[in-house]
Amino acid sequence: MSLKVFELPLSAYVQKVKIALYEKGIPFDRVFIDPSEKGDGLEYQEFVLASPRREVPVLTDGATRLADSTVILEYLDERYPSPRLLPEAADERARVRMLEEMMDTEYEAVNWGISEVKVYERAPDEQAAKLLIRASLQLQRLWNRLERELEGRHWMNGREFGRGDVVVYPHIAGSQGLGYPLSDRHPRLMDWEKRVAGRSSVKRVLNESAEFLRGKRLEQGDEPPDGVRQYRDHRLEWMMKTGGADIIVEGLLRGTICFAQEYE
Ligand SMILES: N[C@@H](CCC(=O)N[C@@H](CS)C(=O)NCC(=O)O)C(=O)O
Repeated sequence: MSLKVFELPLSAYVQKVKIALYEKGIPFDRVFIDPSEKGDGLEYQEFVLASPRREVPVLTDGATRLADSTVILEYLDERYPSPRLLPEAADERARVRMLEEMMDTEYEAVNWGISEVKVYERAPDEQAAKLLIRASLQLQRLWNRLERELEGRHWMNGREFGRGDVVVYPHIAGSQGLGYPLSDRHPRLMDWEKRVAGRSSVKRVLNESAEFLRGKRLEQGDEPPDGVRQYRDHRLEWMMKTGGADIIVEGLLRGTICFAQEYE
């Protein structure tokens, strides 16, 4: 039985998993899931069994059902080791895992906050401007950190392309999509970004995401999307510390913000 990825194409966590699968040349079926909407079909049930918090990505491989992009990437490298995406040396592996943790928590929270303001229009003008200034400074600092990571390294992963690149790129692409491109203040990072964007695995994932976005734009016209957005840990922390505590309270009162589903 072939592998399945339950996905929302815009999710950076989903993109990590699909880039890894394409790099490894492992065929898989894509199953579209909108985690904010309760489904009732067999595929939705399979999704919930794998991911009680109802978060994408989910990977199924025969009887194996997995949620969480980091867990999935670990599994793929152990189950399908060729080509291996983690570097060989223990200290380099640890460095790459730290990078992944930073990108999935600290960095993702900034992109999340920006999308709350720019795409979902959840802050009035003056507050929106303040939040975006803070976000832009935070991105500059994160990019400084990533620029240092490329000192003496061709790839985030080291000499070869690998996990370090797979886990950083989707979040950088996310910032670009939200209107925060890299500049020549981060020359190594800019070069690296172009090299990664040129890989066929990455182009494929970006095309799938652009295709999804085209469909959404047609559906929604010019109105901001009205979906319910899931807050948790670092996303909550970002909104609270950056000056948007009232956005959370208002979203909870209006039902446009939720937390992970409780187990059934
Ligand atoms: N720790 C998880 C996080 C995955 C995640 O946050 N997924 C989001 C999409 S970006 C989701 O499915 N949220 C549920 C919702 O929006 O209702 C991972 O690394 O896979």
